[in-house]
Amino acid sequence: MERVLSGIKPTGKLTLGNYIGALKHFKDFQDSAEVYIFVADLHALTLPIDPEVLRQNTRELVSFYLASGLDPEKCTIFLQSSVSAHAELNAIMQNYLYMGELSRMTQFKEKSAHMNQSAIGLGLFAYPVLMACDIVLYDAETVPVGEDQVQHVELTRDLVNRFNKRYGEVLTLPKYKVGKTGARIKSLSDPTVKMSKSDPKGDIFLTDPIPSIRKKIMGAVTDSGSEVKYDVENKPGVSNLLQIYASMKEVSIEEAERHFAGYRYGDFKREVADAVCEELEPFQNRFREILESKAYVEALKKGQKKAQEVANKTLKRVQKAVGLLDLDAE
Ligand code: ATP
Ligand code: LTN
Repeated sequence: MERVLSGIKPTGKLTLGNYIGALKHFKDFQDSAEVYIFVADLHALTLPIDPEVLRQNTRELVSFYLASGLDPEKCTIFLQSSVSAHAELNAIMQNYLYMGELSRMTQFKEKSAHMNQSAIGLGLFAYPVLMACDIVLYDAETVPVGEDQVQHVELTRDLVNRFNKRYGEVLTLPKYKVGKTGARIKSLSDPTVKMSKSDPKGDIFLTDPIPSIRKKIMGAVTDSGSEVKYDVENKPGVSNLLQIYASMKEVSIEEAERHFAGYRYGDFKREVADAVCEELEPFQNRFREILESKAYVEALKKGQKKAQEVANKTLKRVQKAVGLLDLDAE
């Protein structure tokens, strides 16, 4: 059976971008593939974060996973930090990716650009090594992500090819899977930049009250002209809203465009807002119920066991391949 893996960092409140680009797709795989979905909590430490905030973000993220329809009976949901094989494999794999490669990663360049250059954590720089370990530990073949993570999956492929060339077929070669619509949702206040949870201007957060989500969409920046048309270059604001609508209704951009032919911007935005609110309202209710009942605890305990089993097997295989002595085999 195909193995699918993905994760999200508990760095802040999830945005509509996270939902459309990643979260919403995860559940689509669970009936036909072996799915591993985790909380990338070690990754959340790559930038300063308050411990209590990190804990609460983690609880909320797992509750979002469950509210989105991920079923712990059908897929494995776990915390990265609860499977020590991630850190152990990281200690090995950091020797097979190069500093030149890591310094070319867009996410690193963006996140470090405004930092004091002499105080950039090593973890931020080495982030893609740990991410590659997350993927190969479960022999993942498919990694559903938003567009900004494609470069990291490509780097994982380079690592796998390099490692296997040297040691034989030890690791599984993964491929990324980006959704047809909504792989890069833009900020509503500046549709030229990505909607991101660590940059809250123009974001819709999944926990925002429904009336405020509606208000944000009605206030979204649109473009000159009056036609509702998909044209990322000249109409980035309208195109972003079309993407959001297409994703909510699970239709193609072309279908969304046809639906809105002849609409005025105001009516267009109102329908986009309706589509988002109709989907998010029941989702929020499920989320609150799961968070309050602490249903996430059982799901995580179950997932942790399964994840450890699978990951430890891969770790052993790698340890053996590189020449670390296995005392049980002596
Ligand atoms: P941060 O701002 O802390 O880096 P982020 O919002 O970019 O966070 P991640 O945890 O890096 O979120 O991303 C989780 C998943 O959501 C990834 O698969 C990522 O590609 C996807 N994603 C994030 N932002 C968007 C967006 N604006 N549009 C589509 N997908 C997105
Ligand atoms: N780097 C990703 C989160 C992440 C991930 C992964 C995604 C960590 N490990 C493995 C897919 C597979 C991010 O910043 N969104």
